[in-house]
Amino acid sequence: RVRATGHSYEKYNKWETIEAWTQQVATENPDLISRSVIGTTFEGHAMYLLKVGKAGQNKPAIFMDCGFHAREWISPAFCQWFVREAVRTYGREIHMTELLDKLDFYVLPVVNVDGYIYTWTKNRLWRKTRSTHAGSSCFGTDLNRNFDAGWCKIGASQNPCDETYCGTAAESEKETKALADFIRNNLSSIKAYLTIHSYSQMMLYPYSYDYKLTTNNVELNALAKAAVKELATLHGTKYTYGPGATTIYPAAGGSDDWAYDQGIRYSFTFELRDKGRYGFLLPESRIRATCEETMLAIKHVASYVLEH
Ligand code: ING
Ligand code: ZN
Repeated sequence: RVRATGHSYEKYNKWETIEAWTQQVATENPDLISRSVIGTTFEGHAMYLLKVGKAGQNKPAIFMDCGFHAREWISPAFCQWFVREAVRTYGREIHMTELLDKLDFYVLPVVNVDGYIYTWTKNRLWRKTRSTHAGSSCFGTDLNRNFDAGWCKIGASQNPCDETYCGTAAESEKETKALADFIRNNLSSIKAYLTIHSYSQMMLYPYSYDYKLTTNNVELNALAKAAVKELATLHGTKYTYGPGATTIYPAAGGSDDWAYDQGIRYSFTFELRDKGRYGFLLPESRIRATCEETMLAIKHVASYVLEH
């Protein structure tokens, strides 16, 4: 058995530790977790997906990913925390037990593995992938500008040297294609799409590629309001919420907008702590509180989705 050497839920873990953890947590919890690989990254790393839930027929599912952007280390930490809380509290806590009995969570702990490794070895503040581009000596594509949702029309760059480079086409990156293919192939079961970023303390919903509002904007606004209220009950952390374009900034090619336009009516981008004091360098001492409060918002959304 592969041991997740040095793994800690209250530390930031390097990729090989997270990789070993995905195997260990699945092996130790066979009744609740199964691991698959949905694709490989530009550099050839496996993209692991954990299916978390009690076995059952025709269960609805919630898809959640972390680690789109390499430097947002609190994001993969949250996906790991979520999986741990799921297995720790199943059968002990009525809320989680009901959720896992009735729903499956697909958890992708690190989407941008190549970029994440690069932040551990070369440049802590790297954001993009590490793909190469013909005719340019610059590296990387912004995966959250690479989806087929108003692709590259606003808040994105066609210059491979920029932080928000949208790629040569929608889904030009292997990581985007793998994620999008998985969602397309499981559209009948996936009721919600959640993508975890940092920082800003915001709960965003579509659209970001346009100032138009979704057909269920009133519902998404009410759900976000209730989720951030729940989040704040633990430590008083204040989140703002609203459509991406007007709440953070207009930006095309994002995964939440794409998932929504695929028909997933509950689609949210979370921007976790903080509001800029530490920014991407959120200290490890803040992992516990950040993850605990975020759990409340995620569980609130999951319960809502189950009822609707
Ligand atoms: N923020 C997101 C980004 O990709 C976002 C904001 C959300 C843009 C949804 C587009 C769609 O820029 C961070 N921190 O990455
Ligand atoms: Zn991000």
